[in-house]
Amino acid sequence: MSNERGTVFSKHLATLLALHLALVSTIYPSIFAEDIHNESNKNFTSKSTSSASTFIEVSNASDGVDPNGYIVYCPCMGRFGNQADQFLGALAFSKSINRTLVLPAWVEYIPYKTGSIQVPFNKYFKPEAILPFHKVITMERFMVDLAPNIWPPEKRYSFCYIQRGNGKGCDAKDGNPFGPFWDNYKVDFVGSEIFGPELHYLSIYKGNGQSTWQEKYPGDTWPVLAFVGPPSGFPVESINVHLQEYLVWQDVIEKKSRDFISSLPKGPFIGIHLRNGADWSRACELVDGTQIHLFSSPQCLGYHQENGKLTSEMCYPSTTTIIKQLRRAIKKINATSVFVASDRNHLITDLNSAFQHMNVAVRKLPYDSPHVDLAILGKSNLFVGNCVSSFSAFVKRSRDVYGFASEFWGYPPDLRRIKNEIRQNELDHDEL
Ligand SMILES: Nc1nc2c(ncn2[C@@H]2O[C@H](COP(=O)(O)OP(=O)(O)O)[C@@H](O)[C@H]2O)c(=O)[nH]1
Ligand SMILES: [Mg+2]
Repeated sequence: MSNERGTVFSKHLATLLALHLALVSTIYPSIFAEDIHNESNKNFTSKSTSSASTFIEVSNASDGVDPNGYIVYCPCMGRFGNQADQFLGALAFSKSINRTLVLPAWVEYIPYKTGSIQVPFNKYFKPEAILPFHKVITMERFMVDLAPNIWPPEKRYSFCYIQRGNGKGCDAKDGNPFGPFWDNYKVDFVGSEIFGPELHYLSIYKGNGQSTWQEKYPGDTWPVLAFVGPPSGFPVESINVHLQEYLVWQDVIEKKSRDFISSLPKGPFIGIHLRNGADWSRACELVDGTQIHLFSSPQCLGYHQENGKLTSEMCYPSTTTIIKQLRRAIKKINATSVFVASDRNHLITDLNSAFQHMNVAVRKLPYDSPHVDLAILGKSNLFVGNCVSSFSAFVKRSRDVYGFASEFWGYPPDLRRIKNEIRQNELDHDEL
């Protein structure tokens, strides 16, 4: 299923897609990153101006409604990296049971403010770029054009694997971002449908799980499956990693990243991700050398941990490790500059003083934009990221699409150093 890369379209579908691509260039207006944040706070109330046929041509039905139904979900876990990660699994799930995926808004959290905001999917990515793989429609369009007929208020059931919250059902709107997400689309639920424990969204990867989903929830009686959270695991299943190729930046982000790159000194540049905020140092304290995996670590350790164990240097590398590894990388590709993306400390002063003598410029974006950071990192000549971070994983996957090189901090681990540390610990212990 997941190998259906570059799905072959029927002639009819291809014509419709071409028509669609012509339409979308007028539908998605250019906006700048700053506007993205200004606009995102608006509740979705106004009817959009574009034609109702957007993204639903692929349904083949005369009324533009997918007879196999739709999948709606709240990306209610983690921030962008987690949400993008789980999006790929949700896309695979929708394809596997042949339902149109309703592209949810990205949930964002504003520092020092309670609640969350919902940023339409298409502010960052081009929905039309997903169509060659699978049928999709944005949540905003779905709510305006289709929900009134196929998902009227009295038919809104929420789906969950297991009962949650205090009630007997899914309690889909309990807590943040659950409540604010559905409120953004003025959705209330009249009941719950608990599909577990016999069925799970990961059932599609086993036996006849795929057909069980379709038989238990046919499109005519269940036109919309509205999941409380993403119908996918975390981190993304290895077979779905390649779906990253369908996440294509909107032109405005693409342009900002290219403009920044052209401001760098001529020559190859290294993109680095330093994940070092307070939440991260707390998370990395969990690493004690015994862990099988933490968050996105399968991206370097392997999904079956075939590439070794997690170390704290991989999770929270020291400045010494960063400088040492970067020095090697600079020499390897003859880099003239280093682009630093970070959630907190870009280490600009330390890195500048370490590499000035090598004539290597160290730069960061003059404004905060995680998405432009990601787009730049994706285009660097060499990327060094954090193996545990899903933000880094987004970059790694997008580079894999083009065969670009990526490395990770502290990986592979310096075995000699680890042995020395163990020996030293033993000596200390003996002395006690
Ligand atoms: N601008 C910017 N923000 C970052 C960077 N790294 C992390 N962040 C922020 O911190 C969040 C980290 O959460 P998430 O994306 O789930 O990644 P993870 O926690 O590292 O797995 C991101 O979504 C960003 O908002 C970075 O390099 N640049
Ligand atoms: Mg996270």
